[in-house]
Amino acid sequence: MRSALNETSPDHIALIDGDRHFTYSDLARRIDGLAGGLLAGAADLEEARVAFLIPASVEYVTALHGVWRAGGIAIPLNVAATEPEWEHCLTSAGVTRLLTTEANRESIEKLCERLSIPLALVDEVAAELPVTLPELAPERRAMIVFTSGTTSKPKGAVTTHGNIAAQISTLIDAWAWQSEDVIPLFLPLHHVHGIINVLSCALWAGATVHVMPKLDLDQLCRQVADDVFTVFMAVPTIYVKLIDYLEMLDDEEATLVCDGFANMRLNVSGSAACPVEVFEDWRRLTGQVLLERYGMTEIGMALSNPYVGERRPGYVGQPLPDVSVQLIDEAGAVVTKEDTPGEIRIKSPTVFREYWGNSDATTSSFKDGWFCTGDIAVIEDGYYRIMGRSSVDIIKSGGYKLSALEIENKLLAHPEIAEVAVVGVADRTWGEAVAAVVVLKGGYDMTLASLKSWCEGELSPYKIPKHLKVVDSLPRNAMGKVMKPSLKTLFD
Ligand code: MCA
Ligand code: AMP
Repeated sequence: MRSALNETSPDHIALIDGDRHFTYSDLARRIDGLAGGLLAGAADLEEARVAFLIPASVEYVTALHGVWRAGGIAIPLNVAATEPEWEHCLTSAGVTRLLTTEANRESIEKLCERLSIPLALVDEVAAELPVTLPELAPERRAMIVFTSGTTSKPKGAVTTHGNIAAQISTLIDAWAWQSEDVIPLFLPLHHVHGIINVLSCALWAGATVHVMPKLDLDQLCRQVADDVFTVFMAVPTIYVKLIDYLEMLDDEEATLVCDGFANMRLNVSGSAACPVEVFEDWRRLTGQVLLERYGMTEIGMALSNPYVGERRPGYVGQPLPDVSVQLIDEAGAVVTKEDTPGEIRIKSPTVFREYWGNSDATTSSFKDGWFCTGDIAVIEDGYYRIMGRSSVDIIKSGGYKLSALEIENKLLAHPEIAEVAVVGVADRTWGEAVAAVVVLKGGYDMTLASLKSWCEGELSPYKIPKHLKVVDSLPRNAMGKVMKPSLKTLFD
């Protein structure tokens, strides 16, 4: 199958990483070198799991494509995660090798030693070129992305080379990607939004990506004001942060940045619901009509407002080409009428193959060949609108999907906590913010600050509760189940 790296303009700039510029042929050389180094004379990595802990950079791109080209399964790790979280990914996926950079080596080398996983620096694993690389059939497994859900531990969603090609090519067509495009990449690279929608689409199209290790609004807006970018993709939280930032700037500076956004050909929002207010504020400030779309780790992108045509605030548009969508009502019947809600189910070449090592979870997430998303939607006047999720245990904070159960399990290890329930509460910036309701063991007292500091090193920073309520008991129904919806009102 075709390489995920564009081969038509070898001298075009593919990646700008700080002061370093890399053409498509520079990248191809690095990737082939790493693939050859990983193979070390073998013909094919035969789906060996190779994880990497690398921030957005040329080294990240080399690792991702290098593992693919050598026939391995790429597992991008969250650079901001904690050791127990990395350990779960490495052990549950049976990782046999880990790639990192000098700057990140120290944070993970002890864990690798303990788990007997060989660790190498990307730059040190290069073979002399030319190398012979394996032919990769589309059904071969290519990547595992860990995603939180209704289980306490994140599950590894496996996509094949064919799934990834389908996820990319559908967006190339739908959003008119072209080699003249230039896009900033500040999203985390352990999730589909950053990996596929931004990085992989750009490199497939022959476009240019500016990689940034993290979101830096000053630097980003300076470049926007200089008209560096043609396309911009972000989660709603980032649009909220940009709106606040623009409102802080003096008029002259704000106008330059707003004009920079206005001059782009496309601004996309996704990963969480974009509030209508944000959509309207963005249009008022920049003149850009945000294109909102809907996707999921397991399915790539499924629904999108049109590139050409009306983009409706509060709606996620229609199915992308080759994506079949069904809404299923509570009785299990296919919804045939507009204005009737149902669970979104998807059938498409973009849908993942399985959860790694978890056939029960894989089987139960499909019904009659359709992937069950757990998201509820309705069609109104031809446009899909997401109404919410079927599970109260999933929280969307700043675009990250968090499992309330995972956070509760961790908090239960706190020596002073007897019982805990975690819920998401509405938040202007984060969409939902993590809130913990705890019952303490006798005689103890707890502040949010002390809970936060206990969580450090245990949970990724974005999973740490932002609100805390200490109560005498948790409200439970006749079955003994905590009534979570009623807990949300404690934070009104
Ligand atoms: C940072 N913090 C957060 C979050 N991010 N708290 C809750 N939720 C978050 N998402 C906290 C930090 O722990 C810190 O807390 C404080 O906010 C400032 O941290 P900082 O790192 O400076 O924040 P930031 O750089 O402004 O990060 C915000 C962000 C980031 C850029 C919006 O969260 C982000 O990149 N989100 C995107 C996630 C994403 O790509 N999701 C896609 C998955 P303290 O001050 O207490 O230390 S969904 C997906 O892939 C599907 C397929 C799809 O549809 O797209
Ligand atoms: P993840 O599993 O991290 O890939 O997150 C996917 C989830 O994000 C979906 O199941 C939805 O709940 C949510 N999501 C993504 N895009 C949107 C959107 N435009 N509006 C509402 N929810 C969204």
